[in-house]
Amino acid sequence: MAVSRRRPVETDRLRKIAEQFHLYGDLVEIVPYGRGHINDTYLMTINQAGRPVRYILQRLNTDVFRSPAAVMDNIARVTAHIARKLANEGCPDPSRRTLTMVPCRDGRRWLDDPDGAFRCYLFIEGARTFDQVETVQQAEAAARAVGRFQQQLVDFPLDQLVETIPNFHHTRRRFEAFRRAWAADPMGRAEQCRPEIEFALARESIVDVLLQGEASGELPRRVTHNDTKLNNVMLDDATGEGVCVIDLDTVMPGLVLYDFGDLCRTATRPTLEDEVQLERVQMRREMFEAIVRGYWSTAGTFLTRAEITWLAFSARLITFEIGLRFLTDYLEGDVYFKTHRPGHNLDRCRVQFRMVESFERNAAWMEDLVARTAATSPGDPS
Ligand code: ADP
Ligand code: GN1
Ligand code: MG
Repeated sequence: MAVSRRRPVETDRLRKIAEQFHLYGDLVEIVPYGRGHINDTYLMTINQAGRPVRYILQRLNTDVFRSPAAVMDNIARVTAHIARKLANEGCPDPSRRTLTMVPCRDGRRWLDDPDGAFRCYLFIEGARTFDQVETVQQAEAAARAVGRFQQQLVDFPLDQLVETIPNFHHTRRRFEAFRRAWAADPMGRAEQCRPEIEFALARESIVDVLLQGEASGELPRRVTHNDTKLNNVMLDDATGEGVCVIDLDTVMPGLVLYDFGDLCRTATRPTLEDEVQLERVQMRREMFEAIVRGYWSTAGTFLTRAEITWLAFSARLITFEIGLRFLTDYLEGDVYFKTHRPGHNLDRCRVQFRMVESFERNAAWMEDLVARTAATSPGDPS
């Protein structure tokens, strides 16, 4: 049975775990890697007959993902589908353009170890992720990659995927969870975040908008990523191109709008997600333009009118939803997201809410830009 992710894994144990994956060569080192909020990620180097080869080793957070088997099945199916498509298109390097799992020596996809649920991926070389956007080219490339990812899965049967975290983007439920946390106030923190609580309460009316569109059938359920923050897209070191969309744990049926919105949340602000100088936090129009341009170039081939209509709004909604989640976690005592300092979740919440305000102020401009772009013909220039 997997143990709580909160207990760190000793290096010796990690080495034993690594040995159980189907790797050729001698283990050189395993070091913590990345800045995800959920899983524990390690960079592992293997000396393969004189050549260093790198891999990603990850401990899945089983407090969050209750069924590692379902998560790994989803990922296996989706990555096989994409790899097949890439190969059919004559792509010379599919193993760099979608995640590739390295199985365990016994053939299983993941390791059910007393220290947790582990898996191993090929390390995607010559590319990296960014926690904060630096150039419009990066925003455009990431958006093109997200649109392409959705496009590659447009013919993937929804019923082959398990909903690994039910109601992940059910904004109404997220709102009710926030309200419960506020009412219970187990840490006595509510007083400290009065302005954020007021902010959230004042926006309750937006939480149902996309859910209603989904329920009425106006907005189609598709295979979506559901966690397309900027640092889940690897950008090529040499060309800047979006090479691979990673972190596929939440691939499930959903709305494409959540993916588009989450990229806007994370790639239009000139700061990190936990910036404390709130006056620096705002939506940069040139970044939004780049995201719309990039996303349209790949997703424009399949988006419906209704989806296009809600693109600009989705940035505001998803940013609000994730702000609510950070606030809820702060009120509950930081039990979900990894935190690295006191008040970290509240700082993150404040940044999201600043972004919501910025999206609100720019709503008409954003909608107009999306409409103008959607009047042009899409096409993937990459
Ligand atoms: P989390 O779910 O905790 O966010 P991720 O899967 O996003 O974990 O991994 C954390 C970081 O590790 C990523 O942002 C990326 O920089 C790096 N990473 C993950 N998978 C790979 C890979 N296959 N190749 C290279 N780097 C990777
Ligand atoms: C988490 O795993 P990571 O860091 O890419 C979270 C997302 C949030 C995001 C906020 C499974 O993503 O939903 O949007 O933090 N993942 C999960 O930065 O809850
Ligand atoms: Mg991640």
